[in-house]
Amino acid sequence: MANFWHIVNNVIRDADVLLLLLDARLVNETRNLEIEKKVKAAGKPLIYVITKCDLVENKDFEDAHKEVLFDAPKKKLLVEYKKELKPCVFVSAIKYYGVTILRERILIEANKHKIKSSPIKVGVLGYPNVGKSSLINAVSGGSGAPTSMMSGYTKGLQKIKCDNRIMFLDTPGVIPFMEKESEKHSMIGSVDFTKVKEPDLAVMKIMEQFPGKVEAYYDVPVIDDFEATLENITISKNIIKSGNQPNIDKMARTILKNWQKGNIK
Ligand SMILES: Nc1nc2c(ncn2[C@@H]2O[C@H](COP(=O)(O)OP(=O)(O)OP(=O)(O)O)[C@@H](O)[C@H]2O)c(=O)[nH]1
Ligand SMILES: [Mg+2]
Repeated sequence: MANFWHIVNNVIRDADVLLLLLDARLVNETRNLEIEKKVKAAGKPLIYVITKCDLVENKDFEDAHKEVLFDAPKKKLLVEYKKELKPCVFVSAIKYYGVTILRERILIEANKHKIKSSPIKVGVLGYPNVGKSSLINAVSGGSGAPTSMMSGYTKGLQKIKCDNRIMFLDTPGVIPFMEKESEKHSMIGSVDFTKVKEPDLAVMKIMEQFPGKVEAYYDVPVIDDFEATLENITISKNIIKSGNQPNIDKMARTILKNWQKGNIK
């Protein structure tokens, strides 16, 4: 993956307000402390944007009084992040949830920090494939920021005018400099299903962290042995390689594709 940090650093320098996008299914895992530190050092306002909220169990996340499940192992409620990550906004670029609230929050933060520029420049940061460009399109009501399910799609800085008051700066996704957690990157979609080196390990990690979801999608029983489950799914789908052996790698890649597309949720 190309090193896009120089673009991110320039955006942190040039933007008035920064958004850090986090995946609703893996909120802590998609935080990037290096980015957070840099934004803080630059003295700029940072808004945490928890996106892809349509992929968590309770779709009613907009109502902060209702219990919103974050279906990670801890079963942490999504709303609990409001205390930890301040300020934070819940959105879905697919369902257009929370986009007005986000726009208002940008204006509030700009006002608080006495930002006079017009339009306000809003840098959008986060892991590859977390949904930065999709969110820009949802808020600005257009398609100025090209999107793709393949990670690493945005390759340079792109400026997208939202309205008279806001201009977005779209960035290529970056992962923390020394982070080498390939299973996590597969789960987030930062390394897409076509490029993952060991798709079986990534699928087993999803089974471990999101119990029962893959099994329900493929209609197989939930058992403790994830390797056997993966083999069961492969056999039930009749994915065979030469020698009449189950093609685990091929099946795992398909499962990962369905996870990354949000079909398994
Ligand atoms: N379910 C769901 N999918 C989303 C949402 N936002 C984005 N996606 C999907 O996530 C994938 C990546 O979206 P992008 O907007 O291209 O992500 P990005 O962060 O700009 O990716 P890079 O430019 O590669 O860093 C696409 O398949 C989108 O359709 C969302 O709110 N909900
Ligand atoms: Mg993009």
